[in-house]
Amino acid sequence: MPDTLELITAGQMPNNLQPFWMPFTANRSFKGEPRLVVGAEGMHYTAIDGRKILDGTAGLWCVNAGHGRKKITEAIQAQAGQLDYAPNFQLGHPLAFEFAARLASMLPGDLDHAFFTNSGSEAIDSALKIAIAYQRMIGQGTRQRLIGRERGYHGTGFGGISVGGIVKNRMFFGSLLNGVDHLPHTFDLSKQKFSRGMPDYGAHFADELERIVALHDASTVAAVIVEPVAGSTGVLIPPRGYLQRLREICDKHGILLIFDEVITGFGRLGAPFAADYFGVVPDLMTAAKGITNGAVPMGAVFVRKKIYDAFMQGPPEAIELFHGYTYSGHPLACAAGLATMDVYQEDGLFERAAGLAPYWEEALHGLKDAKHVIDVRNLGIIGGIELEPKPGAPGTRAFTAFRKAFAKGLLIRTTGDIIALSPPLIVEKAQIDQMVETIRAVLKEVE
Ligand code: PXG
Ligand code: PLP
Repeated sequence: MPDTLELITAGQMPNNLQPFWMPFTANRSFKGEPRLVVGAEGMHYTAIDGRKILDGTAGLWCVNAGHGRKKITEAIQAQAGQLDYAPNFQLGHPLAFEFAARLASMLPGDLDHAFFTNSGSEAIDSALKIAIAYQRMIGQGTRQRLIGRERGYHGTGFGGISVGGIVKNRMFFGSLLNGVDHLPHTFDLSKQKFSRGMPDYGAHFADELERIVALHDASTVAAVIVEPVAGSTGVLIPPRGYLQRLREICDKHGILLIFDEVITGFGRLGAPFAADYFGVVPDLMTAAKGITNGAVPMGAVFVRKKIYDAFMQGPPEAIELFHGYTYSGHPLACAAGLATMDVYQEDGLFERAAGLAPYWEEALHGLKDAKHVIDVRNLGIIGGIELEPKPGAPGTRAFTAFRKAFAKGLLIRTTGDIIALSPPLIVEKAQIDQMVETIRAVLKEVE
């Protein structure tokens, strides 16, 4: 491995790591021991020292079709040459319409309108605003409360952290949005340990929504937002029947149900969306990440027909929704997104993921008896491996495993003492085996 000085001399290594304040990173530790990648193709990153790193996480859950897909790259290049930027405020460009229509054709039920954003976080804030405004539009303006869930991750905007339930993402940032309540999370290690796929125990956690609604009265509640499968908090699979029950309770009380499909969207579960996989159609859905295979930032809110229609009242010259972003429906993102949908379709990647899921499950559960492992969870091509925390030093075991895995040529994600895996959907069986064996070897070395 070349040393840092050699890399700087070769013009590869940035010689000043200080100005970039890295997100969700231990900056000082990282800058003392930087892990930099300079290229990517297929299932691999190329590290700055030339080593190939197997991507066990699809970047940050976003590169579902694998890296460097030619069709996507070329679409972005061509679009940059033809129309670099156009606003979508009172003007438009064809690709945004085309992309929205393409997505509408893939979405379940009557989720048939797309509002574009540039990230998952923006999609969440947009969805929450649309939900509250919708209730007002239909004469239910007292419905302003939002209900999220413990351990939920909905990005880092003020709306998202308010409905979210990850303590560290909330505790530093003041009083957040008011009028928010939280469902309990659905994980109970003692009853769900080593469940394969959906745990049998826990549908009753949805009934807590009845209690929350009774407390505040349904007339004050606008929407409930959940991740169908909780990703960022460390892979929590919904108990069998849980999402169906949430849907029923929302319907009973006139509450909108929002699925945050930023991770689960675009094939991660072996179906286009989690809504398809679970057979539960939400009223609004947020997406991002896989929408462009990670190649250009983009997010979206998909809404059911009744929601879009509710806004299309009043004088036709009036703006219906006072909300949007400079880059909503950016031409490069739309070009990337359209090409991404082609790749997903041409390669049959959602079906591929479904076909691979049993192998994935079997392989991951092979880690049941690996050192420190107290739980293994899986669904689609998502995996979670929970480690027993080191007494007095929570989180350090998983983070040590992350560093050691990177040194051994494997990229994993860790949160607390949980390892999360979500490789591109092009992953080969031998690469799944490699991931599992590397993790087993790494855990042996972790104290
Ligand atoms: N909702 C969900 C369910 C997400 O997983 C967001 C919203 C926010 O998206 P943006 O594009 O604003 O980041 C996410 C993002 C991890 C990890 O390590 C997960 C995310 C982001 C960064 C890291 O699990 N998810
Ligand atoms: N701040 C200022 C001063 C702006 O003019 C704008 C957009 O015009 C924004 C923030 C919002 O930026 P964006 O639309 O990229 O979210």
